[in-house]
Amino acid sequence: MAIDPLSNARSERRWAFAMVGAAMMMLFAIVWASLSPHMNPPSNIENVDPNTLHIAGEFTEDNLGTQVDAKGRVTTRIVTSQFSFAPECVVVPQDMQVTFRFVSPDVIHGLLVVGTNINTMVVPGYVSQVHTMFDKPGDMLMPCHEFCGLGHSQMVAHVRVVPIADFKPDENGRVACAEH
Ligand SMILES: [Cu+2]
Repeated sequence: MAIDPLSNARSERRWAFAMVGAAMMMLFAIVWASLSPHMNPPSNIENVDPNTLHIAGEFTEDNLGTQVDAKGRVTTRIVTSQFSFAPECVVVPQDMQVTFRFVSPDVIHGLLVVGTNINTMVVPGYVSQVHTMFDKPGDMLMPCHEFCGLGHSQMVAHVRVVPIADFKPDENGRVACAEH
């Protein structure tokens, strides 16, 4: 059977259109995810010494958890380590921009909060930063999603989202989960 060169050319053109269309869809998905649900690769490269982060600076025990600064910005600092989060529960306000900052003193950890854009790895030596906003109140699970050793499956934290009316920083701008 003879091959019709014209039909070959048409087929080539159809596939070229399909390929350009697929590439445009992927590009659109990337741009949409980055602009609308704020899903971006880590944009800040910030170093921290994993050997001394518990002794001095931003990630000492007193500074962990949620803090509101003088300009009203909400920042939550968490240390991830084998095999727990410190603190294991954090309080954040609903419908407000919240910045999470994570560090690890030992091995690579990772974490996510289902239904939000919080999903990052925590690599020793770097600060992992995520900006987010929660649109409904409630307790959300934040498990470690990077196998970090034998206790990995026990490694989980809670993010407690409260309505702004119930978000009451103390005189130092700090908000913590109630003891229990
Ligand atoms: Cu872990």
